Amino acid sequence: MKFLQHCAIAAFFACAASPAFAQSASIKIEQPWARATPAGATTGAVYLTIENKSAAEDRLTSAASDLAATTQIHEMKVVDGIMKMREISSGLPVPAGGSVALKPGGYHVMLIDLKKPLKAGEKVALTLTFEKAGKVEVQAPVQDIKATHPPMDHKDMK
Ligand SMILES: [Cu+2]
Repeated sequence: MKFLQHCAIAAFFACAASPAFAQSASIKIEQPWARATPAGATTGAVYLTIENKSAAEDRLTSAASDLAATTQIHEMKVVDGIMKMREISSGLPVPAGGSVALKPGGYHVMLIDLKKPLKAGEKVALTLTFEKAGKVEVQAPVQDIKATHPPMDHKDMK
């Protein structure tokens, strides 16, 4: 019920001028999106860009979503010609005054043991926890299964 309530509130704010809600003053989340998952898939990925507007480095230490039993921060890297994925257990650093992009082929938020498939047009509610900025709520629109980038019109909504 709490989740549904949250969605209703998020939908309300999405209609207002600013797409940002529950964001901290120092950390700004840009262009969040998730990729739709095929039927039967148990994992999904969310991508976004984290901007750190403060003068001190921050660190994304964890992520959580009601849609998955486990949510981890992952890194994808080519090791000896093989694409490998691993959890960043020490957290993802976001430099002072800089940004970090989570995108296909690189960093991503991994949803493990999905409770239902991610469908295009829906939204994934994520709570990101930063070492200094604390919790930041994100609503990531689900894009087509073949999508490789966030929706193009999203940038104009700022
Ligand atoms: Cu992953």
